Amino acid sequence: MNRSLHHFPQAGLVCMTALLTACAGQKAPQQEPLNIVYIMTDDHTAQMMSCYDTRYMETPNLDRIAADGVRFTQSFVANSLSGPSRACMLTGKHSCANRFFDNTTCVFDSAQQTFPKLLRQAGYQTAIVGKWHLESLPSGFDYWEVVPGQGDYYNPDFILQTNDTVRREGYITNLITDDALDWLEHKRDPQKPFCLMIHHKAIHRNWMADTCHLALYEDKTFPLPDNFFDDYEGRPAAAAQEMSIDKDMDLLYDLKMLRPDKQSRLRSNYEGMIGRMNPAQRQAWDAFYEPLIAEFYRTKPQGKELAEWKFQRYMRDYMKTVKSLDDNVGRVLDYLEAKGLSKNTLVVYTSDQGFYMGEHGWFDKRFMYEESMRTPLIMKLPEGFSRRGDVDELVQNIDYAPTFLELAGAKVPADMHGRSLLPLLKGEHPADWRTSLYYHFYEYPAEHSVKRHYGVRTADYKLIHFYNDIDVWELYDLRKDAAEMHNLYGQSGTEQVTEELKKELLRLQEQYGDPVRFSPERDRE
Ligand code: SGN
Ligand code: CA
Repeated sequence: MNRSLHHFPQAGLVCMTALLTACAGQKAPQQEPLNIVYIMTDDHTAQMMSCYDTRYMETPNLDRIAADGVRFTQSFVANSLSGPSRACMLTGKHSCANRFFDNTTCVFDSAQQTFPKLLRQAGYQTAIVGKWHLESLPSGFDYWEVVPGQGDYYNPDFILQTNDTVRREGYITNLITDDALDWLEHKRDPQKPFCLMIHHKAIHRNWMADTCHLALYEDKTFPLPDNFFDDYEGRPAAAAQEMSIDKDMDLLYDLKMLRPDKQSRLRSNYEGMIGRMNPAQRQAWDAFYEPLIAEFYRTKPQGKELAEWKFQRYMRDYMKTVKSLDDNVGRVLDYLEAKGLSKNTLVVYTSDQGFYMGEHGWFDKRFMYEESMRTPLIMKLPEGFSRRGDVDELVQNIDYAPTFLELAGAKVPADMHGRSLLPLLKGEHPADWRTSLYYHFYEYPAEHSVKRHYGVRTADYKLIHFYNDIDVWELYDLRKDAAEMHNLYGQSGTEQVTEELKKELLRLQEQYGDPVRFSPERDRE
């Protein structure tokens, strides 16, 4: 008999009774609670995962997750920034309800309802290791060990549950994985189901690779995205940003071209980071970078040539940083297999948001445009879930909390904005699935100068309103203009779709209780 798709401890009794009545004499199925391993990276974008995009790099271990489960092709965030994304995932609510709007002014109210707290109440053991980035300390976990703020790539500090801070020798992606495997092997109670969150600092700026990967990808040259030299015509908010590879990417801090006679705004930050290295790490680092630095200042590329040189170095550094991540995901998958945990564990891989790999000429995120509103989402499914391949429904990071709760057989609170993805994992296509997504970005004025905006995305269209010190609408037909280069707002022929999208936007703002909302009255003035 097939293992039940549901593994609901509370519901189990009812199920079993029904089954026993229906098939008297047959053996009842084993009701085994499912575990959750929720791996999340920072700034890892789908363009840089071979299960999503084969143009750039191989990620064999991430591909194992997708191959043993599903790949979500329409996966999005609600507010493309680290702290806000984490708050959306923990609470299952949009930023307006969880009140963590931006990285710079907010402290997460840890008294509020989160899925780890509810899982714990349902009998799960909960743990988080790695990046937390919510200012207040983690709450709702049996075990946690997190890095302060963004964390450091080399010899990072960790805050322990005792509130002590310790410095660990090594490379952060390895250390976070070591900690996670140590918890699985030695610290958890094997009698209880668990939810383990492995939340990495990688692939965050400034993309510092492990010394053992420095030499990789150096022979590769990448094609520039078609819109690398975007002129932002008709998109004043896009023109106002400060996240251009050409203008804003720092030669010393981002691209490591440090020389004693060269200054830059972020030089001391970079010196602090390499200053953490031990002599062996520093020696390997310098041995790799010194020839590159000498060559760079000898050839002194300028203008477009410099922009292209920066892009190539950025791509390589980013990929090397992903390589460690992929290796470490492999370690976790191998462990689960070796311990017989694969069959009853859901493994989720996602990022706190997507990222620009030169599209529009950019790095960073924040905008509601595709590359950064999207986030990769793949899941390795436990036994009994037969769905494989692509899931094409519109999903958002507010959906993870209800998914984990439903998987654990816990009640999904009515005030959560997200919806459980479990039916999709069972191959269902609910007729009432959402047809639009809401987005709201707040962090302005701030680093990278991306103006405040909210908007709605449907399968075919996107409508964005930039507000605060600007009042600009943008409309994109995603079927014809996936790169979002042509703002159609106000063009004749778009009146009806604009009106429908504004109506939908207002409906979503009312549904989610966002007090910062579009005013149809003012719009008509
Ligand atoms: C840091 C980075 C920014 C980045 C933010 C937010 N600057 O401030 O480039 O946008 O983090 O990133 S740095 O000079 O410190 O590297 S987030 O992913 O944590 O939201
Ligand atoms: Ca991030």
